[in-house]
Amino acid sequence: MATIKLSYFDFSGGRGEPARLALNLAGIDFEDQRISLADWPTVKADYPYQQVPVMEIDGKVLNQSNAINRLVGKMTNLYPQDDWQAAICDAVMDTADDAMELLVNTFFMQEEEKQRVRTELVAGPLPMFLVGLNATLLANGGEFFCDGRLTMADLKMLVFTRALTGGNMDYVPTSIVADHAPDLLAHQTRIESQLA
Ligand SMILES: N[C@@H](CCC(=O)N[C@@H](CS)C(=O)NCC(=O)O)C(=O)O
Repeated sequence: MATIKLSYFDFSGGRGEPARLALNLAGIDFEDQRISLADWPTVKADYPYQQVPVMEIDGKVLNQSNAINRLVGKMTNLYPQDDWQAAICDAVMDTADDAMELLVNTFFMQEEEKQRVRTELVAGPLPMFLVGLNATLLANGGEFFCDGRLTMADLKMLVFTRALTGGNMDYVPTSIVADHAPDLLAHQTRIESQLA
């Protein structure tokens, strides 16, 4: 059995969360290293490109969250074997990142600018992504994003919609998913229940 260590921040959510969820769901033993934001400045130089998530397998180091997600997905049987389904899985994960990046860019803004930019995002770009992802879900059967079963794409989307509905994103109404993408909200509830 490989020795696995996954390093990410100590909050729930973010780029490291889908791999954590998958490893826990599959019952794979791993070191779940959670770095506090307070400690981060003193340890960041230890990580490739000074970023996390980072995964170590038997001492070999891998960065880039979606590379980690694909590898973990293959280890946990949560990544499609079919090339086309795998491509859909990749596209969903990358689209979720593109949408989330819009909000991540606002995290360290001054309050006034944050309010202005997030209000603009809520008025157009975020609904555009939500409507598109909702359509992708429906185009693939409505229950899962690809392969007719739970995959890393579903875990990635769960983390994204949780971020939007969780009430921690000032100036983004928690109803934004329900308002623009009701099937994504149902998907969130369905995937949550599979993890419980
Ligand atoms: N493209 C990279 C981006 C990694 C990234 O931006 N990580 C953030 C946390 S989500 C980070 O390490 N931020 C701390 C910093 O840059 O100092 C990936 O997907 O893994």
